[in-house]
Amino acid sequence: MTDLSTTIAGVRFPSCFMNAAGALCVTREELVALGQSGSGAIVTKSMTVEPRQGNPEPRYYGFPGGSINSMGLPNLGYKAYAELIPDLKRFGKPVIASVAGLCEDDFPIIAAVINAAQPDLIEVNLSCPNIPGKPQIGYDPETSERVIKRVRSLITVPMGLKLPPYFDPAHHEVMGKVIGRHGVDFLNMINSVGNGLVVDPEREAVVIKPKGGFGGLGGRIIKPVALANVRAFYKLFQGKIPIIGTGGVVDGMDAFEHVLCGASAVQIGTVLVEEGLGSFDRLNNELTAVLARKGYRSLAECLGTVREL
Ligand code: RRO
Repeated sequence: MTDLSTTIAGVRFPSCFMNAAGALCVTREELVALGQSGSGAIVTKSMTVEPRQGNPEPRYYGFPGGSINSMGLPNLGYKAYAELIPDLKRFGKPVIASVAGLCEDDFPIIAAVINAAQPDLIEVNLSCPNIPGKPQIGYDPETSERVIKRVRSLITVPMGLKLPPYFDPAHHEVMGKVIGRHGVDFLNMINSVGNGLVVDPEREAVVIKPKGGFGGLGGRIIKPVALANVRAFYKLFQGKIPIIGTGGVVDGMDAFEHVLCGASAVQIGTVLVEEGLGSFDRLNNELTAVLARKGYRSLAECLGTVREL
């Protein structure tokens, strides 16, 4: 029998597949539907202090290679998610609360109240690319360190970071040092590849409205960037900090590649939005078939074992 269950920071997930924060996880109804689906966890939309409508539409566009979005953090506000979390735990799978903020002071306010609601894990989003005028925290090591420090002392459930993609080993190393100083329990990478631009040549126009069309890229086209970041941090920490691999997973083989690079679990964004909740059953079946064909009985047997030449 092939086993797709996994463990992150001591928390067991019945399947290694789950939604990425942002994908079908804003409202109570969406979160309950994730609970009833084949997803191995329920991940909330990144939350802010106040409820937000988000950026003007159109703000998401799917195309054959992936997607571009500039949602602008539409969410119910942290108090609503704090109330929902206890109820979401009835589905027998972990609940991951994604915490964001519009400024540094927002993070501890949200972290304290959400921690008290006792989700199974908390993911601190250092990488939203879509708030006009606000750079991604994860691209500034000093700001990242201040935010990590402030939430670390408040969070008692396993705490992870959602990181942006880095494109140079020097940046992996600098962030690795920051992360290593603060007892981070898990990492999730990558968030969307920020500030890409998709153009529709027929309409001679950009495809989303906010920020002149600039937005975060997801889906198939970002897989090599995601794998590189998973691999880089897996090696930096010698596999000692569990990693959730996110980016470019469309089928079971993509997930297998993430596991080979060092991901203990895998999140899906674009494919979930495009295909719906049935994608979890398909991916569970496809990865089971890949592992069985290769003679692996569990993810642990091939975790991080990609061969270098
Ligand atoms: O809401 C968004 O625009 C958004 C967020 Br918070 C994020 O972390 N990543 C993304 O692609 N979009």
